[in-house]
Amino acid sequence: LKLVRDLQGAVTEQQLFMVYQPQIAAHSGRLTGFEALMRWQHPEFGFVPPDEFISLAEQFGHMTMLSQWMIETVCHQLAEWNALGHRVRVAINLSARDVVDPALSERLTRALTTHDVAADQLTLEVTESTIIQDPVLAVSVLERLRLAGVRIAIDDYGTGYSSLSQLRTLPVRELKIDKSFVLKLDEREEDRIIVRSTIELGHNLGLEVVAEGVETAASRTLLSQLGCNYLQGYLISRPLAAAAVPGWIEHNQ
Ligand code: G
Ligand code: G
Ligand code: MN
Ligand code: NA
Repeated sequence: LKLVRDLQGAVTEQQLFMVYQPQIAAHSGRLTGFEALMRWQHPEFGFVPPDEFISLAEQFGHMTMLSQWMIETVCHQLAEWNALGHRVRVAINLSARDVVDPALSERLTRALTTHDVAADQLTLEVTESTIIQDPVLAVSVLERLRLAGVRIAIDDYGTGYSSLSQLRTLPVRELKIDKSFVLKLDEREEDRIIVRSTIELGHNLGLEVVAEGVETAASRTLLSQLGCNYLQGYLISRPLAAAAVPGWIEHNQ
């Protein structure tokens, strides 16, 4: 598999980059942070979908290398934005490999310290598939990071990858409702019922609730009415190149 062989070069030849999708407070519309998403521009094949290369990286043992690069890149980026006076939060996605990596928490806290970034500027998005390999180890790694001040979010909540049992085992602050429940919120009564119940459940457990996949003004209004805390989706913004972020912040404050 050529793509797998090319993953190594992707890092060293700077074919990888991160894009940042804004998240806003539902009630005020103010920016609260970004989700960092990895992209690969391959010299021959062009843009490779992240789902594809991330699962290849996991299968073939390259995920730690990608995550290491991602953590360093995001922390460096946060420091740059901090220096411009934009003290934002960034959420990163962790893979199954990351949470069983005994060096992860050390690497993360070192990157934060090196770049003088506060731990509470960083959110870790995890799914059930992230912790399934070794839940005991994963929970202890995440618990250590939570104690260091990093926020933990359950991603893709409501899908097969994230379920109710995680709410008991993980030290989470945030629940992220999967976009499959949000995309057609204004058309589907069932989705509205599920989303309303999920927000209520999250709040009753003392969690903040994020909705992703907000594409229409009608969905945004509904989510605000239901008390959802944060919104993310194409209606607010597509993922942005790093260089476009300061401008976006300045125009959306
Ligand atoms: O924008 P989108 O197509 O990026 O994301 C596709 C999938 O890839 C999502 O499930 C997302 O969580 C995952 N993903 C994107 N960036 C990263 C990353 O940096 N690390 C990991 N582990 N997953 C990522
Ligand atoms: O799995 P995870 O939640 O980490 O990945 C988020 C994915 O959702 C990314 O692929 C991102 O590009 C995508 N995304 C973000 N906002 C929207 C949206 O409004 N509509 C759709 N269809 N996808 C979105
Ligand atoms: Mn995510
Ligand atoms: Na998701």
